[in-house]
Amino acid sequence: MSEQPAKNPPPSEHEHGPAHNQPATAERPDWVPDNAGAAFATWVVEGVKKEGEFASPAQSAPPPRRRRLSTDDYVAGIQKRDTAILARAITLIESSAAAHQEQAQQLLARILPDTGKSMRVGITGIPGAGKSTAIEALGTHLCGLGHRVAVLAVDPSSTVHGGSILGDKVRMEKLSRQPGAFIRPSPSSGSLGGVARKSRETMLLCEAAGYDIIIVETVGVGQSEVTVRSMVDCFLLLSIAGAGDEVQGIKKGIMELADIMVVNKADGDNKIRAMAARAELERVLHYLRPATEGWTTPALTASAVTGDGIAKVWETVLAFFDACRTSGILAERRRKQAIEWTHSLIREALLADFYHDPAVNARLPHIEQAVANGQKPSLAAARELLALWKK
Ligand SMILES: Nc1nc2c(ncn2[C@@H]2O[C@H](COP(=O)(O)OP(=O)(O)OP(=O)(O)O)[C@@H](O)[C@H]2O)c(=O)[nH]1
Ligand SMILES: [Mg+2]
Repeated sequence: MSEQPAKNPPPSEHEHGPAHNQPATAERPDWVPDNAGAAFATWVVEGVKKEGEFASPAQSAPPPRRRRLSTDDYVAGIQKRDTAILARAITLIESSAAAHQEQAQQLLARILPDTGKSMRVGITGIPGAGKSTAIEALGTHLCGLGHRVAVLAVDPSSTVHGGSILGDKVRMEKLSRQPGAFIRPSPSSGSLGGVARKSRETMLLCEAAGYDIIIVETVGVGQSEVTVRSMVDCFLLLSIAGAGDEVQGIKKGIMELADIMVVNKADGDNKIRAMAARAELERVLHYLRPATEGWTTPALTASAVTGDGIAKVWETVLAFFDACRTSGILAERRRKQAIEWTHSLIREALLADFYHDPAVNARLPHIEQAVANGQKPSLAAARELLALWKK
């Protein structure tokens, strides 16, 4: 091809100034031949340094997109225990985009044979009982014993006030520095059902990535304890001494979910009160139905800050696992949980389908109004909407 003289050729060394119409700072990039014609419509313009004039291309360009990983990439990364890939797989699971959900389900199906081998431990307690501090102490202790520990959270309240019980990793700074530890805050969007689903699937991913102990933190303020109870093997209830020797804020219903009770903050001036609270708990436990058949729920004291009693807490967890493995309760619990979990996924899908139905959505505000005004009984209203949905 013969070379055509360029209309606006890039400046060459032989020229004394830039060609007309060229920015004053245009330069010929290295890859453009000296005698290049108009076919090489490339020149480099020096970035504008004066602030506020206009953004340089580098500033306004979106950040480079990460390469999309194939399901094979995820599986291989998780099997290699690559924590960066594990974190991305969890993000995939937490995504609500349909394409992501599809891939997440493929991924879960692939890793399923590598799951189920960990000890799943749930920890609950009223806000401020010291759950995060205790998990950090326990997790660090376990990493010291050579375990690989994943810490997850189920916190549906984070959808209301934006925070997350594990959002402040600062509190687990020591644990997060351990090479064998993996800490993941609560998914921050969705209903309790949605948050629990994501945490449960995250637990499976962590198991496939070789974490042999999974600790799930949940704040003890309502339904979330029941949900976490249904996804772990051993459930630990953390409490603190009240004003007297009594234990603060534990409902009987919650106590009946616990396999191990720990009165935390048994240190300094508080130690005596914590010990008294422990004795009080033991008396109450005597009258309650145990959470796990064949296992008597013990009450212990510990200090997450000094570390006193933390090793004993772990020994008790191990004794629990020993007893439940021998009796077959553990395997039975997991089987029941899998069935229960299937039903809860069905419920969740039905609810979503109902509330996303266009006919239901169109009618819902009118019906709500009619119910609120006393013009329509709730049952009739519910039936009318359900009939619309089934059409
Ligand atoms: N003295 C003493 N203080 C403790 C102990 N454990 C926790 N704390 C303190 O109690 C406060 C709450 O501790 P967290 O670990 O954040 O409690 P939490 O139960 O995770 O709280 P939420 O996640 O907000 O529900 C912090 O100021 C801790 O330093 C303990 O064993 N002894
Ligand atoms: Mg916490």
